Amino acid sequence: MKIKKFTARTFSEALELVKKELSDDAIILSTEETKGFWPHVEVTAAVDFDQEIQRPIRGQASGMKRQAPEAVYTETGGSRKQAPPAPAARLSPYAATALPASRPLPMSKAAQTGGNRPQDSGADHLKKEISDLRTMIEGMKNSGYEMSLPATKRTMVRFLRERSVREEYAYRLCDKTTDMEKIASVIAADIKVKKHQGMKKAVMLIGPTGVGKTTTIAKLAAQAVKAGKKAAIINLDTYRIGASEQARIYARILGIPLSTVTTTEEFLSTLAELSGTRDVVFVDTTGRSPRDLDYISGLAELCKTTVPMELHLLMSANTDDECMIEAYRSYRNLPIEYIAFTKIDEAVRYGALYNLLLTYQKPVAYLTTGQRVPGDIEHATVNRLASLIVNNECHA
Ligand SMILES: Nc1nc2c(ncn2[C@@H]2O[C@H](COP(=O)(O)OP(=O)(O)OP(=O)(O)O)[C@@H](O)[C@H]2O)c(=O)[nH]1
Ligand SMILES: [Mg+2]
Repeated sequence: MKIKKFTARTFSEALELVKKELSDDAIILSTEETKGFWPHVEVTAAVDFDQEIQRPIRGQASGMKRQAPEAVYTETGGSRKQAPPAPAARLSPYAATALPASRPLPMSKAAQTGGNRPQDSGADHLKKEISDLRTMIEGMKNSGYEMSLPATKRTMVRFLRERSVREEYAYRLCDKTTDMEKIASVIAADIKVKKHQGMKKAVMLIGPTGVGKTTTIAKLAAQAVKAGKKAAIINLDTYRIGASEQARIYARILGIPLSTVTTTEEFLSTLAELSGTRDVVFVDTTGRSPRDLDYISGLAELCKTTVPMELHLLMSANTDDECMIEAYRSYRNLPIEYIAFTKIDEAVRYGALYNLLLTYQKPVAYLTTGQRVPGDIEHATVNRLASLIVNNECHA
């Protein structure tokens, strides 16, 4: 890997120099502009060792013997001092290390001495060196990028990233505040929650397999019964063995009617009928992979009811950021009104919740915090969500 600082009159001139000397694959680590008597810009760029060794090395093509590396130059605060030769893999990602173009690349000992070792052990060594460098350059990308930030912002970005907040969102947040005391309220301002104005006539829960739909229906139905409402459950889950039985047990305990339906027509007519006699009807849907397009279009058909219905998408809080966003994408064409996060008690970080909420701007209806029915459910509040994200603790 090679890191070099380029000075030019403008950024585009500097970038041209970077391209010319380090190739198109160079990573820009930092940029600095100086105005005044001698206006100029400084761009620090790095290129991966892997790309370096694929390029013809000066002198080699003409059959010249490769020189042993003489020295590695370390640039600190603009002044150059000579440092003893060091294996590239051990260079600190934080050191701005420059190898002048006229000097040979730092190589592994095996690669330098050629026939002294068996071929494969040299190759293995080089592989390891390259892999170490890759890891290091990944670190460089981050630290280099971060290094141009003031220390307070850097600390905040790291703090947020440790909580799984996406890098771009972390930068956005630290533009708003670098005060640890205020970060929760800045996050809270980005989040929406459902107002406690009650529910529509029907409440349908959808979400990936095993996310907790049936358990949450039981919790919500129990709350409704407790509030003196006449509730009912429609179960659409005839796909999984035991699913109807699970719903039947909850309905029996709560003393409310349960209808199990197998077709869209049956569902629409049952819902229309129940809505005439019940205050609220909870609809439990089949758990399937969100990638199953037939399943998603089947859900869209169910949403064509004329009965006022809230559609809640349940997401498990212990899902990683990518899976959560990916799952949401599969459902996003449905008329989702609220998100609810389940298994808050099982998650170890909550940044993925923030990423999803900021990306899709959906209000959160409730959080479920355990398997106990009906206890483990709470209305979502912005402060509770922000506190989860910042403090990383399920218990308030
Ligand atoms: N720890 C924890 N477990 C939960 C929570 N909610 C549900 N579960 C458990 O998750 C498992 C699956 O719950 P279900 O309610 O059957 O999930 P589902 O989404 O209906 O599943 P499918 O219908 O198969 O898609 C059960 O063991 C529940 O007890 C929660 O908030 N925390
Ligand atoms: Mg279920």
